[in-house]
Amino acid sequence: MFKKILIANRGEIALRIIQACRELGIPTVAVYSTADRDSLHVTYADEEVCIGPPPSRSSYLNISSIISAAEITGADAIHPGYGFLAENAHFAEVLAECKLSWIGPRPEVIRRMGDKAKARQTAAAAGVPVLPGSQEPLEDSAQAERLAAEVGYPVILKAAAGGGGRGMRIVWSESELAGQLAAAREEAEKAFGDGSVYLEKYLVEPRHIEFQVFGDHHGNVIHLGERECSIQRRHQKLIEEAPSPALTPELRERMGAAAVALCQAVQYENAGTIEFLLDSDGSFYFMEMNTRIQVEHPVTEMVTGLDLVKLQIQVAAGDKLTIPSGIKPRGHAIECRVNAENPDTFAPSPGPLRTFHVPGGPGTRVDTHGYEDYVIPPYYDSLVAKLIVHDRSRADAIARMCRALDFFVVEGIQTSIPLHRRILRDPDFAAGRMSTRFMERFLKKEAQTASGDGSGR
Ligand code: MV4
Repeated sequence: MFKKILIANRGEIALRIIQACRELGIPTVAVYSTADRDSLHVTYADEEVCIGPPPSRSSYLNISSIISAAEITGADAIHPGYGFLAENAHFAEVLAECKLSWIGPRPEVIRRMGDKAKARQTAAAAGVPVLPGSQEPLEDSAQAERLAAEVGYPVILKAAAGGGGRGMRIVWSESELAGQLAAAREEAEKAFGDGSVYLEKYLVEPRHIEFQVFGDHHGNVIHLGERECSIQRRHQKLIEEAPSPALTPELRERMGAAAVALCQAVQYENAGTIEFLLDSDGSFYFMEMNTRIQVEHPVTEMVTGLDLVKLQIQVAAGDKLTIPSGIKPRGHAIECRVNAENPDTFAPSPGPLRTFHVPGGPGTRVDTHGYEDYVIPPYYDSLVAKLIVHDRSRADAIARMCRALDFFVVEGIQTSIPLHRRILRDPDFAAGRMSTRFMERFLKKEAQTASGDGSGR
């Protein structure tokens, strides 16, 4: 096992990793920017090293400062959390050269899955369904027009170097294709320094369903079921749940087998997520693979009873996976992301937490780095807390979440708590009727009944 773990992250996930290390009896090193001196991850770690000024590129993305911090403190492994350097193949390679262990998949696999066009090819070669579209990045608009005519409109153009919704263009007819291709290329070139773009048939109203996967260093690969992540706004997830109300045990088994097949094809190690689009007719298609622990991992922990962060550390240290693949989810879990943001404009709302009372009670978990008088700095993401509930059924979990949201008191900043309370009582949400367009429809419905719903808005 590792002797000391450095956490190359901040906020709630840094704290979550410290908790796992403590339970495993492994000392921790926090790194922090000067904006995070008063952060709980610094308080709770055994040692701490300041790695630079507030901007991420000077601190949490600063590879040489982080490696120096590991060398100074004698850490022998690095956990990257999510975001920042978590999917940076170069960082993982440099660590290997410095004889530091990386708690994550091999750098070649990070790189291969980071190229979304290559990931699509890899999935197809492993026998995982992909949407009809291009095998290789597009050459010119004539080729794009030929392909689009073959698969049928609408089609979607995606940046190979993108992911998470950046650099996407939906094309409804041939007359728009050449213009949109040029625009997509330019945007991708600007944002990622790589103008490669590929094309897929566009599904108008799918669900976003992702499978948690794990691989060890001995060739074992398992899946731990799915998360329903259709409730998003501008590609930011708001609510996640497990299991998905849309999956039957039979569909879960087929999608899980596809996820495992893809991981086996690349000899995947550590935690990962396979994202699928699920069409209304029950067909599913590979979308992307994320080669990290995700924000929403707690809903999987609640329905499996596992500690996924501990499992990441154990697997990275060479332990064998002993959990069977496809264990049956127990009960139902829901997570609401509590962001520091303006409830109407969704603009970030950093600042001091004047009151911060978190809910507790049966089946209620709060993952947060917040505390009374903590000041949320403006430099990083706006996630302040994740409120997770677990209960026997989906209806019970919804009732528990409503109760927990009512008992969550945050003053000093604006948060997404009021928005979550409104979503939780939406009849479509209650019935499990959702798609990636849920929030668009929900906000439209609300605008129509403006202030006539008794919510006081
Ligand atoms: C799609 C799609 C429909 N058809 N691809 C959005 C994020 C990026 N990972 C890919 N995304 C999508 N790809 C095809 N062929 C719809 C989306 C999409 C979406 C996916 C998941 C959750 C929310 C979404 C919101 C808009 C579009």
